[in-house]
Amino acid sequence: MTSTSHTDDGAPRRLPTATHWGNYEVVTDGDGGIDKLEPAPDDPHPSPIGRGVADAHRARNRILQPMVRRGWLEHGPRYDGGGRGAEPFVPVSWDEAGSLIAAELDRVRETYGNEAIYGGSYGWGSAGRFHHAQSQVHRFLNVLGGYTSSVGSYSAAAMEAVMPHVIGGGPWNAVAQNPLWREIADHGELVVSFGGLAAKNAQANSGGVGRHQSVDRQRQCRDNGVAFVNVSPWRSDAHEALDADWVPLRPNTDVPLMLALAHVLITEGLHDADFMARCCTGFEVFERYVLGRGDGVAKDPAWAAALTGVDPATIVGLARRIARHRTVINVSFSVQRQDHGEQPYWAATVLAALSGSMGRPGGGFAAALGVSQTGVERERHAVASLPQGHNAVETFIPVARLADMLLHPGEPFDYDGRRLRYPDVRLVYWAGGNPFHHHQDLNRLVRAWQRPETVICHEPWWNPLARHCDIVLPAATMLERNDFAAGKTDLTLAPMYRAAEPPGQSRTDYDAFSEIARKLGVEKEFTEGRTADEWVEELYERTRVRLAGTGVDLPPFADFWAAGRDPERSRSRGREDGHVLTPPLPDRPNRFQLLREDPHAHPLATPSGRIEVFSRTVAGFGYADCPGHPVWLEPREWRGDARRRHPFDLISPQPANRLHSQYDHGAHSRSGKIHEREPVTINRQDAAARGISDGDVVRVFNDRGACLAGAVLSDDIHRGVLALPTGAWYDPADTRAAGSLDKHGNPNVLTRDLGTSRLAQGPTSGTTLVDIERYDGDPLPVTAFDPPA
Ligand SMILES: Nc1nc2c(c(=O)[nH]1)N[C@H]1C(S)=C(S)[C@@H](COP(=O)(O)OP(=O)(O)OC[C@H]3O[C@@H](n4cnc5c(=O)[nH]c(N)nc54)[C@H](O)[C@@H]3O)O[C@H]1N2
Ligand SMILES: Nc1nc2c(c(=O)[nH]1)N[C@H]1C(S)=C(S)[C@@H](COP(=O)(O)OP(=O)(O)OC[C@H]3O[C@@H](n4cnc5c(=O)[nH]c(N)nc54)[C@H](O)[C@@H]3O)O[C@H]1N2
Ligand SMILES: [Mo]
Repeated sequence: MTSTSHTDDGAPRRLPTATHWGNYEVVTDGDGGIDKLEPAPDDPHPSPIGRGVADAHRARNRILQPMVRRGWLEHGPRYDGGGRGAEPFVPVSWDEAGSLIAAELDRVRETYGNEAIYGGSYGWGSAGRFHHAQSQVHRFLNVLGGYTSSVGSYSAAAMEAVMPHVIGGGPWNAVAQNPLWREIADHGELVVSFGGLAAKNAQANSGGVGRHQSVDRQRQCRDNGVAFVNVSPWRSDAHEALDADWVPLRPNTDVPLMLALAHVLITEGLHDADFMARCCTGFEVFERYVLGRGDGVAKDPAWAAALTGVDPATIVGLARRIARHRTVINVSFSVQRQDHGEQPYWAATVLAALSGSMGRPGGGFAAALGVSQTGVERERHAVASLPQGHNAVETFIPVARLADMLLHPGEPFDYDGRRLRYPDVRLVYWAGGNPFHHHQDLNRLVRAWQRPETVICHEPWWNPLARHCDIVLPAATMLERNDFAAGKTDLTLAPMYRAAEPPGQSRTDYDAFSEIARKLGVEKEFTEGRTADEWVEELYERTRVRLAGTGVDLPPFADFWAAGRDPERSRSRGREDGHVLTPPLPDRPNRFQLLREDPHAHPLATPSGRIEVFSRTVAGFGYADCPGHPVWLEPREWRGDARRRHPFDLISPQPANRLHSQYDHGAHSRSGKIHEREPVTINRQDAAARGISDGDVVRVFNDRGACLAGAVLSDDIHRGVLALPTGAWYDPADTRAAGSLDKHGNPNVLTRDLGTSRLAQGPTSGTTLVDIERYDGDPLPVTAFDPPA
């Protein structure tokens, strides 16, 4: 495998690559630089996010050399040392950086044990089976004796914890049982989607997207007469072509709406009593609750209207439509990234069970349809990944309890029926994620982040994470190494070629870890004697063997790699860009169809073998914030609270122009900014009432923090709701003042850092109240993309 990025005569060339948001051809400029990325020709709807990649690679905020924070270098590691995020950096050689890290890892594990190393390192990194930063850091730390890890995701932690109790199986089993778009097109009649089906979110899938097909599949449903209902505060959460009915509601109130729909189905006798009796357990308890027999409060449309803002007639009409038609009840992940986020998933499952459509083709419950190409295929190929080894440390935290862990070492907390304890973490090691993007209440994180003695990261760019570390290793990007990616839902394998040399002294994560492992005397254990390119070939060949076992023939690695290197030749042979498109695996009926057929022959993996409308297990935990069946629990912060301090709900959706915080410094993301700030969408009437005009710089604030943003006025957002997408690089006006104004528009300076409940402890960014005003203060230029001093 060679690695030159241009032909011998220096002429530009095209090399295939793959990203989380699709496959591209990298066009090099002949001098070894990257000119642009062009979408792979066989992608029907390529994502424009690729446009922001090339210029970002040339940007001046690239980290070119290992760097150490001055205070850390001069005074050594200190507990509660302060200065992280504020002090200048000193360049050091790789040898020196490697020795500092090796010595520090040794000191911490010898003094405090491996539990004192936090290696959860959450984040998406880049596509590619081998150079997957998170797998690399986990493998490396496992070789050293392990680390405190994290469980669950920021995406769907509440679903991951509650659904195994409700339908059984693993944390993502709910998504795996989703009806497919082609089944909905053939058999379905109605898709009711809580949190919509935002087309912007179909762009990205972790590990890659071979071809973007999701929106076409939805249109096919529409063409076949399937109707769509978008239940969301934002009309644009459904593609225009779907002509969806919009049911706007107050954020955080999906559960009252679901309960009222159930109330109508039950009281009008429209519910599937047979399915409830045969295939579910505990319906009586839920029915009693919905009818208000215990608490005297009927969860009827009038009750729900007061909470949701949806009028009773709409609720009754929607319930009858659901009963009359083959319906999918879909719930987006956003709806569970909220206080008590377990409830909407549980309640929607019960609603689907009542509807008559559960376990019938093209109907029933769905999780996150519309996101990341879900619903395109059900079965996935078993693509090999880098083995992470064994973690000898059993301590873990629910992923979003990061700041809690740092602030409260040794303190107990609850999680899914267990009483656990936060470890006393002294060293944090991050590669491939950005906690200063993904975590809530960043001002609290900034405080918590001062606690460990040492924080190390690998990053390509001077983003907010790198700025808040002690030792920063400059990482090569996906365009600077060889690898392959696998679009999980559409079954393409895509080569990723090294299209440019890593600039300056930057190196791959693998090379960095190999060097530190060498200094610690464990290089062989980490590398198994393979070069990076040998690992890539090894993982491909393992994949080839595994797929052969399922009847899929892949070309040998040499052919796969050679075809991709010569796209013209590959195209003339009928293969696009050397991507291998594997045939779909034979489909199987989903678990709910089997359950409906015969619950005795095909039980679910729950204690009862049925859908647990009431769960004895969950009830047995005794959690007031997550009892034994779906309930409405008032969020700890919401507009319905008479004592609330701020009048607007803040939603912080996924950004259309980028993946999370990645390539925010690239041209495509920046083209969407307003006066350099992230756009915040506000209802036109709300804006008028506050003297805010389109394009104004505004200040969004609450008691936790404040940020600047650029106002976008719209009739498509529900009154009382502001939408500020995630991903603008956190840019405090004063790095030394805690709680300083963020100049750029990162919603996580405003969000709350509390768990969904004692069950899942998931993130609750969606439960946030704020205020907004026109900003007439100092112009404060955005400095997020300038390298630090
Ligand atoms: N308020 C609010 N917050 C949210 C959400 C929300 O809806 N609202 N959503 C949450 C969700 S669903 C998620 S998944 C998270 C996402 O949070 P993250 O996954 O942490 O976000 P990314 O920006 O993708 O971070 C990836 C980082 O890896 C770096 N990187 C890329 N390739 C490489 C590599 O090869 N090596 C190394 N060392 N680094 C690399 C990138 O530069 C980037 O800094 O955010 C969560 N946060
Ligand atoms: N372009 C792009 N696509 C992405 C990503 C990205 O960063 N960029 N990230 C990917 C990742 S990691 C994930 S986990 C998925 C996330 O997928 P989701 O969680 O579905 O995405 P969001 O954009 O957070 O939320 C979808 C919509 O929910 C609506 N919403 C917010 N609060 C409420 C509420 O209380 N009730 C109702 N009914 N609706 C509400 C908002 O209007 C929002 O637009 O997206 C993936 N796709
Ligand atoms: Mo996510």
